[in-house]
Amino acid sequence: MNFQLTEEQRQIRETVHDLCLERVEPRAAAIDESGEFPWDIKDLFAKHDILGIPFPPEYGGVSGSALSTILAIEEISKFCATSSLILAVQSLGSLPITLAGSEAQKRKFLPPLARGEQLAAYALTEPGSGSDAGGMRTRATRQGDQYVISGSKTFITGGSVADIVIVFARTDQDGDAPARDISAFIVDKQSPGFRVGKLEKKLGIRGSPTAQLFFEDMVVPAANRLGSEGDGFRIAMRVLDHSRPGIAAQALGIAEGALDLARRYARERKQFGQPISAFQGIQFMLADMATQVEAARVLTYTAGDALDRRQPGISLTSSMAKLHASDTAMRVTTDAVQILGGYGYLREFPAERMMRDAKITQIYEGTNEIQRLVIARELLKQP
Ligand code: COS
Repeated sequence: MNFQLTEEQRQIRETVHDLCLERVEPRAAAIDESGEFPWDIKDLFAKHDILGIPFPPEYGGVSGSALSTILAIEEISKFCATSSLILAVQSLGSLPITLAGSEAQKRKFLPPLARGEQLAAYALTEPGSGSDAGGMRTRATRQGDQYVISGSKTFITGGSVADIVIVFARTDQDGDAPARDISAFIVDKQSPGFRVGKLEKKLGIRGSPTAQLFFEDMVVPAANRLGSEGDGFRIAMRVLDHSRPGIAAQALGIAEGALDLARRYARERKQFGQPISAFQGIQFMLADMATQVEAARVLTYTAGDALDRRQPGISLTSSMAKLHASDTAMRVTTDAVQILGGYGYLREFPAERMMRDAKITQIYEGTNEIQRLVIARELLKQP
């Protein structure tokens, strides 16, 4: 696809690709097998300024462009979806500050994240509120110049390794008020009352810790509230508009990795005296896979570009990219396993890992049913 990338974006893509080919691909199977957070890859990304890509230079970063972040996530995901989450979640966890923080909050919290000295996470989901994010029960009560937060969060990507976590909590009085009575807070993991619960055992992205978080009368300075009291839900939604294209990029990268693997295998594997790529059944599969990947790329880059241009109507573009790219990742990785046949089913080859990793992209940062809901709402709003 001939998308107009800037010189900076081309350079970022090339640098991340080369680094991941050399240093991440050889680690991917072991990261999946161990199910442990790859601190070495986090340090590698920090050292090579990859974690600085989502941040503008004035806050210690190297870019701040959404499309540049997308390109980097895509390249990492071709080799290791778990590793790409280190960057995607650094972006997700810092977006509330970038989009809704005061100048003082940005200057205090963004530079250590941009340098990769600290990690961020985003805590919205609770046991009783997933798709219905506005139904959360965690509560923040103002006491003088601080808030006391009680409740819990679940499915928090990177929640156990993060230094700061963006926590959303109700600040209304009656407890069943609508979405506008939620507020967002920057929480230091050292805050008294902050506790990490169990880490989930998962089908894919196994090296990315998915944590339960508990807040037991956790004290947070009022200066750490993002925006005004009651802005939290709108901040959460704006952040998701900005972060979902990152998940689209992850899905795109996984699909590209699987397509490349299937294409190479089909040319090498001989049956009935010829490479299986000579059979039309395999050719048609590859053709469909490549077409879907290309469409996913166009939607994903378009969403990134729209964010960089601050175009209106980003919810629609962002949800379309996430929906299509993640469905593509699932289809393409499943077909890649099929093309590799029995070998596709073995842990020895990366195809089955890619298929397991692809599945989460249809679920997190809003299930694809929620993406369809957002798309339909936006469509029906149009005159
Ligand atoms: N940007 C800014 N504001 C937004 C917004 C957006 N994209 N989407 C909604 N809002 C605002 C609305 O304008 C409304 O504001 P007012 O109260 O001032 O009118 C408020 O937020 C409530 O919006 P809405 O009525 O649409 O909320 P719903 O409860 O119907 O929820 C969905 C909407 C389902 C889209 C939302 O809950 C959602 O995205 N759920 C999925 C959550 C998710 O992705 N979780 C994954 C885990 S986080 S990694």
